[in-house]
Amino acid sequence: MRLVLLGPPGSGKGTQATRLKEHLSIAHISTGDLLRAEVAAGTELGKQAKAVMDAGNLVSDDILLGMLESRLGQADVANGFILDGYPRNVAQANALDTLLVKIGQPLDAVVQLDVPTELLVERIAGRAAEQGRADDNPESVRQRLQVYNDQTAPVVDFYAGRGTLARVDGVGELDDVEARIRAAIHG
Ligand code: B4P
Repeated sequence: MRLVLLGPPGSGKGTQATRLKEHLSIAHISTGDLLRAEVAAGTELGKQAKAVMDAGNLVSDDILLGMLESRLGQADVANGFILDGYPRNVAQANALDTLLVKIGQPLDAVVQLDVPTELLVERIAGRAAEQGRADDNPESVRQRLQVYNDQTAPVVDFYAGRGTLARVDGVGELDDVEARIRAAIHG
């Protein structure tokens, strides 16, 4: 199974990808986690990315593509993968197409998690209180939602236009949301 999980910040992409990874025994590739690991390790890339992430903006397409290409080259991807956080704009969606053709791993499914904005804000505020992630402050959250509407929502239309998109209600208990995703992908 090669799956893309789309959704606004706080929609449960990371949460559900972690669960699906266990169930399907495939790799979970979170571009947000890859970037946070670079920041934590203090690499040059991490230094460049940190300010952009903290402000709630998208890190450059070139950096993301390089990171993704190298991650998709690792052995655990052979059984399949869940992409969580990529693609985030149409240029990234086109780059992903080219990359997946190159490595001979076409997508099986694209799932969009739908959650109303008020609930997204509430969930992220909950995580801010629990985990203190640098980009979970109110100003950055507003910007992340704006970036989502401007740049990532068109990616949903991109996949819908191809007939590969399943929309899933992301509101409710974690088990229920997971069951809906599994039904949508027949996983
Ligand atoms: P991400 O790490 O992808 O952050 P996110 O969009 O907030 O989603 P996340 O997966 O963490 O949260 P989730 O919805 O699971 O990106 C962070 C930053 O990295 C971006 O702003 C950008 O700067 C950069 N970046 C990443 N990818 C990029 C790319 N491709 N191009 C450029 N830049 C990129 O969960 C949120 C909270 O909701 C959690 O606390 C969770 O417990 C809770 N929750 C989830 N499901 C729930 C449910 N059903 N009920 C109640 N609570 C729930």
